[in-house]
Amino acid sequence: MRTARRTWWLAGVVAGLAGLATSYGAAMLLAIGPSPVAPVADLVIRLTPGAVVEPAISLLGRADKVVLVGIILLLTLALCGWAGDLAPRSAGAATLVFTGLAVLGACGVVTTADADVLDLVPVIVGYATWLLCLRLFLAAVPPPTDAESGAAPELAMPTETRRAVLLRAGGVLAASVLVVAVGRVVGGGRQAVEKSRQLLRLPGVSKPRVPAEARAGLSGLTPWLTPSADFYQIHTAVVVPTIDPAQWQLRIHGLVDRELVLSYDQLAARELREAWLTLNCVSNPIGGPLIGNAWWSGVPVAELLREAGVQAGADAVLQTSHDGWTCGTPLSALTDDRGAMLAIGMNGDPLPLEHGFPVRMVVPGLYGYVSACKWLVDLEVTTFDKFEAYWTTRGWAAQAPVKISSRIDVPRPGSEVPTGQVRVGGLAWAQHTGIAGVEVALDGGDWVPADLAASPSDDAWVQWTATLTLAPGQHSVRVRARDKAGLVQTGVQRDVLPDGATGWHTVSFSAAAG
Ligand SMILES: Nc1nc2c(c(=O)[nH]1)N[C@H]1C(S)=C(S)[C@@H](COP(=O)(O)O)O[C@H]1N2
Ligand SMILES: [Mo]
Repeated sequence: MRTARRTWWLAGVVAGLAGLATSYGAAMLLAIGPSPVAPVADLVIRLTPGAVVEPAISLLGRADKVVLVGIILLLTLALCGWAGDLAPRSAGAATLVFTGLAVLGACGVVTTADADVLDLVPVIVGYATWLLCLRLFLAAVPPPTDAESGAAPELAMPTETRRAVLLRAGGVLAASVLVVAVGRVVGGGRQAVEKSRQLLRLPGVSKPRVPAEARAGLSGLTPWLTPSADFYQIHTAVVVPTIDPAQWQLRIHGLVDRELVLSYDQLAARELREAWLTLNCVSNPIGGPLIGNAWWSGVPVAELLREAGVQAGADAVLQTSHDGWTCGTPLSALTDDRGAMLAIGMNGDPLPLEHGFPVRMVVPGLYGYVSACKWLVDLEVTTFDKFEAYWTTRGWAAQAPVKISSRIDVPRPGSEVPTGQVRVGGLAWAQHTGIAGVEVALDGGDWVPADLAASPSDDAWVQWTATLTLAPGQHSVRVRARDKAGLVQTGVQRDVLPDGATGWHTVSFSAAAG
């Protein structure tokens, strides 16, 4: 009996280790913090009364965190061992223990500052691993014969069964070591590149200075400048590519007179152009969040293409990233005077890893999926009929200029505001053309002009505000923009596929006398 229980305890501990390993691996691959254990430690600290925390910290000194994490790991493994012990008698009880631990991990993660739903992935991965191991180990036990079914199964464990459970535990342990090793390599590579990024000094990259007139001054409005940490991220890469700038090269080839190969230093030593540019995703629904405005620093790509000597007949540039993603951009958008650039700076710093470090393209007036290749390594001058890019093989249009659009940030949908005069506001954009006006309509009534803040560039979005007079009750407000070419944003509702949504953003809210 002793050996049977010990075997199940051991199996539980191994399952516990495996779950911790896969959640660590997932956290490393997705580059989200060290794994759920640290947030749980933080949660414990926050929940522990100061009277306990302070003496503990002074006693343990700087090792306090390490000791706490160690204790949490040991407790977790002990509970997993207990779950293993329960497993042969009641798989349900074992599952419950694992579930409790996972819920604790999830609590730790969601209560950290700036928590993100993605941060839950390692917890879910670890939980799934625990349950999988549980099933794996239980499956090693042969079903009880009629004669045995009366006896408590944990009391009897034939040697073959024990061997099968231990064999599986050994396999799981080996796989866990592998997962941790992979996680370490990925995490370590990221740390190394992040370090070289932080050591970069780019004299041509200046800090952003938001003109005061760009701010409409309404609380609740999205800030005009999107901090890089809040900037939306879209990429197909599961693991963010980590490229050492010293190893990076850009090749410009295809229908050109002279092939060019550029190093990062060569690029950064050139005269940089700096500009405001609002980047948005074609998948952004009306009123959606997949848009941001940043200060970009980079080399005008038109210069490089001129140096390479584009040949007659070319009409496209196929961009390829380090991870093999591709997009096709009209040659004219890269050679005209709109200021398309190979960006090395974002908001005054070297590009963040997630936004394409070391070099990405940004092109005013085009959606990201046809222009804004991150981790860029290759530009092929070609023709549109010669290739299909990543998203065009999946039903999206080959050409996709940004559509004029506008959004209401204040009031929030479903919120309650005071009656009387109430200020509402939001953003409008028509990159490369510029916004000329914005109008709002209350409760399906007439369009009335909104006030526009200034924008230093037609490539950046504009904040707008308007004052509405509200009676008590339910209301809705909608917005439409007009660009500097005279085009008025259409109210025809169209889905994001194949080349961007159209329609007016409408927000329902209520007004009540305060
Ligand atoms: N290498 C690479 N570049 C990419 C993508 C990608 O999946 N891989 N996605 C594109 C899309 S669809 C958009 S909207 C923008 C988003 O840029 P951001 O993540 O910096 O906001 O990057 C573009 N560049
Ligand atoms: Mo996108």
